[in-house]
Amino acid sequence: MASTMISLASATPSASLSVQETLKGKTRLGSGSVSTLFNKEKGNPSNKKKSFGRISMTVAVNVSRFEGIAMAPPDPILGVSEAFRADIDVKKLNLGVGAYRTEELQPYVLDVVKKAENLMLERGENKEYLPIEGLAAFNKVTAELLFGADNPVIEQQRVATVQGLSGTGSLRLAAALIERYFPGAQVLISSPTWGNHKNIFNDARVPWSEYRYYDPKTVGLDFEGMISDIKAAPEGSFVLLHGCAHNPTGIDPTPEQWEKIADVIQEKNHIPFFDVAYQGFASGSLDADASSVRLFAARGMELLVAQSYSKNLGLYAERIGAINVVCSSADAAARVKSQLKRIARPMYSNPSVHGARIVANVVGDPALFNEWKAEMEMMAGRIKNVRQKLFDSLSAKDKSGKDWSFILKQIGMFSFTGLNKAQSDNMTNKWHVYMTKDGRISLAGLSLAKCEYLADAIIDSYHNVS
Ligand code: PGU
Repeated sequence: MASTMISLASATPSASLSVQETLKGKTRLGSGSVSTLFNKEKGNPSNKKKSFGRISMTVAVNVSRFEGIAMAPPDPILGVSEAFRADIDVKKLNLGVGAYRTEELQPYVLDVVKKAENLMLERGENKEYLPIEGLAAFNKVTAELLFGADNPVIEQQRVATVQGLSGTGSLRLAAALIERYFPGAQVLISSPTWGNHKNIFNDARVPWSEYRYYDPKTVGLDFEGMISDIKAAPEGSFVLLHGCAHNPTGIDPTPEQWEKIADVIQEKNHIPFFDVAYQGFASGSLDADASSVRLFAARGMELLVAQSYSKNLGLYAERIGAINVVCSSADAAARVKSQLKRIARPMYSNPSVHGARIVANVVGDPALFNEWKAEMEMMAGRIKNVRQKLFDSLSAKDKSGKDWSFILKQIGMFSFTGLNKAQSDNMTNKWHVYMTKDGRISLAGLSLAKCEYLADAIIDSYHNVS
């Protein structure tokens, strides 16, 4: 804690005590934290050399300039990992954050990532600053991976692609663009959604509202509600859509439903804004998981897409992703890109190179690219296996007749269990299963060996806690 020097003039030394007492009352001081100096010359900083014939004193007080700052609550997702680390129980299980683990529940660095890093060392690549928009080779492959290399939007140079600090940083750049160039426009977000979406738009001062998405009665998509809320929104709103593997519900629209969603967005002159954090992780196929975005692009719509390589390449801490803005002309794309760079420059200047080179090396090399696809299928396959085993365990153990088949219908990393906050608390407090309070569990953090234990925890929480 910084110490603040408070200078006071006082006629007698005894007066200093009352000053000290007053200060004690106003601040949270311990007994040893006030030092009182009596000094005829140093009393008033502006009169350091002068003496006025009376005793002046300086009180050093341990009072922080940050006293008015309250403790922030823990993050609803990343805070779960902190709590998990503090738990010493051997049975503990971290199903909070969406991060892939091996069957041994260890973090996994993809083989293709290690190979791409070796390539970087062999080539002796340097650490010079990147341009503000990021690594050109990365920006090229990331747009191609998303839209398909032969997509007209790429051939016609209608995509403004800027490397971002993973999915979050890319969303945040887009949010800043919206705030600057579409003042008053609101962003529609699904209810529920990934917890950080609201933070991102709040921080960027972009108004948002929610559209219906999840129907707890059917444990499925509330498609009618979604369509009518998008229709009811003011013209020209941004509609945030999860490209695939909706977080937290694991429920995606069907291809026919995507067409209808595109219809209403077009009718209302809204602007689709995709968050693609799980390309390849939903179905195991990079192309299939990009089909929603490609469907909108094929209609000639302008749209925004934030991408992340945290999950599909396991590059969580490299913070590598991109924001893509598809515009109706190459000229508009060039202008949008220049403004995205202008937003990035005072915030972080330019992005980091390591993750960008990994992605460029993997996607740009046909052999590594194929190896990546195989590894991604392996990861997606492991998650599907634990999903099945969890369903089997729940169905075998739960004698109440409850239908747990919704778990098999959900896709991607997560299962939205329907457990409420009190039940989720029971999962953690009694069973040492760490999860988010909205009832979401990350199946990517579950092993086959732990499925039975998890099923016991869920059944107990579901039936014995209201
Ligand atoms: N968008 C969605 C839908 C996400 O689920 C996530 C990550 C991101 C964007 C951003 O991820 P980046 O790492 O910035 O690329 N959600 C995970 C990770 C933990 C978190 O909250 O950041 C999750 O567990 O929901």
